[in-house]
Amino acid sequence: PRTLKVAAAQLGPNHLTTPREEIISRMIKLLQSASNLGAQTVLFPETALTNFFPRYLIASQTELDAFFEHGDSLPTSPNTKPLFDEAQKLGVDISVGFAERDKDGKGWNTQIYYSAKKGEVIAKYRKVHLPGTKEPFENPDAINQLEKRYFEPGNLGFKAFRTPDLIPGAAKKGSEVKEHGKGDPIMGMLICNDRRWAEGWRCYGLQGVEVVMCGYNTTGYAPDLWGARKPMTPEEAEVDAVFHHKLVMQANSYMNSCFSISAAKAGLEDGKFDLIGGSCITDPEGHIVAEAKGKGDEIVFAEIDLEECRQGKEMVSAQA
Ligand code: CDT
Repeated sequence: PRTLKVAAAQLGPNHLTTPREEIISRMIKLLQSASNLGAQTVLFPETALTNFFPRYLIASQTELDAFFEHGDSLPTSPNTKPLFDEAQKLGVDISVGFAERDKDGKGWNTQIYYSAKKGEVIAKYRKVHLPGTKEPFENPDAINQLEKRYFEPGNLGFKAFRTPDLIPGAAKKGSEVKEHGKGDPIMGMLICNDRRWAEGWRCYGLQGVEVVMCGYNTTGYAPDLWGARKPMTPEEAEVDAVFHHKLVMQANSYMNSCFSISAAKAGLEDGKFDLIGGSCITDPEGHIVAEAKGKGDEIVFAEIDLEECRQGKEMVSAQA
C-alpha cells in the first residue's frame, strides 16, 4: 500500500471584525488536532486567512490591500509565519488559500502547498474560474461576488506536482509526474468554482493525479448569482448547493480515478452571509470516505491508500 493520512481543515466564519491573529490561532489549533490524528498533509480553505471579501464593493485601496498577502513571503510574513512554523514543528504539510498581491500589484485567488520537511512552498496554483461579476448588481439586496473585479484569471495552468517525504522510501521508486502508482504522491490544486468544470480535473487526471485538493467559499443562498432557474427558499438553496458540491467532488474523483480533499470556509460570515459546509474526502470510486458534521472549525480526516487510484487509471489506455 501507499498509505497517506490526509485532512481537510474546515474553518467556520471569519468575520470582517475577526482579528488576523485569531484566525491564525484557530488554524494552528486545527493543524494540531489533525496532527494528533496522524495527518501528514492538511488542506485549508480558499481565502482562509480572511473574510470572503469579494462579496463587498471596496472603494478604498488601503482597505482592500489589507485582505491581500504577498504570495512568496507567506511562510516568513509576520501575519502568517506562526502557522508555517507550527507545520514545520509538527512535520505536517499544509495547503493554504489566500488573496495574493504580486509585485506588479495584480491580485490573484491563490492556493499554495508547503512541504514541512523541505520548509518551503513547493507548488502554487491561481484560480482560473472566477465567478460572479466585475460590477455589483443593481439590486441593492443582491449578494455580490466581485472576484472578477479583484482577481486576475489564474495564469499558472493546472500543474500536478509530487509531494516529497510523505511515504517512506517512495522517492526512489518514481519521480516523473504522470508515472502514477509509485513514488511520492501526485497532487493537484483547484479553488472553489474550478471544481465545477471538467478541464482542471482532466488536466490533472492526464498527469496521473492521485489527490486533488480544493478549498472553497460557497454561498448557500445567492439568487442573483445562481439558482435563479427555480425559486427556492434559503434552506432549499443550501441543500442544493451542498448537493452540487458533493456531486462534482465525487463524480470527478471517479472520472479521474483519484482521491479528493475539499475544505470549506463555512457558516454565517458577518452575521448574514451563509457559506455551506460539506468538507469531505472522496475516493477514486466516487465514495465519500469522511465528511464534516457541522459548519464550524472541524477536522475531516482519512487514511487513504493511493494504490486504489490504479485500477481506474490502468483500465483506460488513454490514461495509462
Ligand atoms: N468562491 C467561489 O468560487 N464560489 C462559487 C460560488 C458560485 S457563484 C456563482 C462556487 O462555485 O462555489
